[in-house]
Amino acid sequence: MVDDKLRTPGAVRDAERWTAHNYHPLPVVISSAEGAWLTDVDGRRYLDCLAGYSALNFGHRHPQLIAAAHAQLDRLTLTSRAFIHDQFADFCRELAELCGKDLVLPMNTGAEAVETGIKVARKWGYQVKGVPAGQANIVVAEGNFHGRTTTIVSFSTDEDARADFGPYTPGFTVVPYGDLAALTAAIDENTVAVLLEPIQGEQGVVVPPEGYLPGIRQLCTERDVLFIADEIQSGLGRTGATFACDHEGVVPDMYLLGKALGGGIVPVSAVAANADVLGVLKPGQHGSTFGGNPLACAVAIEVVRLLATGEFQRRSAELGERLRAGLEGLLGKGLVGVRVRGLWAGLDIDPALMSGREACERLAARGVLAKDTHGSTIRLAPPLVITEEEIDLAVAKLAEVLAG
Ligand code: IF1
Repeated sequence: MVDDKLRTPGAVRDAERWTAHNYHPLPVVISSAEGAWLTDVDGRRYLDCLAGYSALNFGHRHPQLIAAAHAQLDRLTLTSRAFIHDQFADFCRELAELCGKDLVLPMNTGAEAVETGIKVARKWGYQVKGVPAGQANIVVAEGNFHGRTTTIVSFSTDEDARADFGPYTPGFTVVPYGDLAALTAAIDENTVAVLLEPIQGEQGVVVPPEGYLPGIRQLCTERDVLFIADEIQSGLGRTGATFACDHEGVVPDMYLLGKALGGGIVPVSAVAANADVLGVLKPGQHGSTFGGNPLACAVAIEVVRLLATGEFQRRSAELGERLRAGLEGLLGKGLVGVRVRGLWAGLDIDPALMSGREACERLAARGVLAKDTHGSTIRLAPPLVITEEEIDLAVAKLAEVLAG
């Protein structure tokens, strides 16, 4: 058996040697990128159909975002929140306005935004709703992915993400995703929030039944429970709207944002909510060294301004229909399931044909980079700057892979 390590670029071997093996990346070593295209160390080009799990909605190195980063790098990069800086108010105001909320709390990673949402919901529960101390519970969905902290994996239903990380944080009730009756039954007098993805990304781009999100909105309003929408992956143009919740005219009490908010340049996340919710936090009760730093704010202001035009949301909606048509044409030709919302697709490959991983390896060999989620399901999430021709190329390459 030839050691397959010898057949992979030196850089792959070196990475494997010097890092913990918490990922199983495709053996592709990227050295540069622009727009929707990546170039590896040997000059091979790939169409990016992962976009950093939706952190690169505006493409690699969008000129407006890079220019904002360069300008800020030459002025001020970090102050900590012990002081204010001249990008902070504009970022918080413009993001709050995009969300239609009073306030924004900036953090760095998506998981930190989720943890912030959980802490704020609990504190709101005790101080505003009147839940007895330590009794707050939050309803979450089966198949959820909200990050990898010990509290977040405490309510994960994915054993790979959860096993052997106990003892787990209590106070979470898991219900089937999409089942409004089950969610209604799970809410009790100590429930402070419902936390879920409006479309489940890692579960394979699972779109809930029509009416599910409006039903949650009504239920949360009636039962004095916060509706927390994790739009870290589904938000900021990915689904053909600013937020996935927009498709059903639903406004959550809290938006959790991340990934693309940093323009694919710096980690930026945030919680957006009204003052009656975020106002429960007082100085010294929550924070982060880098949260809301000048470089992050300068880039994220430009991200918000890109979204304010609606251009990326329109592109995602229009090109998403082209993607949907192409992919649905492969049903019965290797695909057994297709779910598309904007430029975000979950594809179930016939398990008898190949695994999702194998499909992604074969796509990579054909110059398209994508990522499997679980089993024989893969997700396509190209940058929203992709063109019609590039969408057709991705679909054609997938058809080749499925045809064997
Ligand atoms: C990994 C998955 C996607 C997210 C939602 C919060 C977070 C994520 C809806 C946390 C992050 C990332 C994490 C990354 C791979 C990727 C992922 F495969 F893990 F599940 F996208 F689906 N809410 N998702 O999707 O944000 O702390 O990472 O900034 O951990 O492997 P983060």
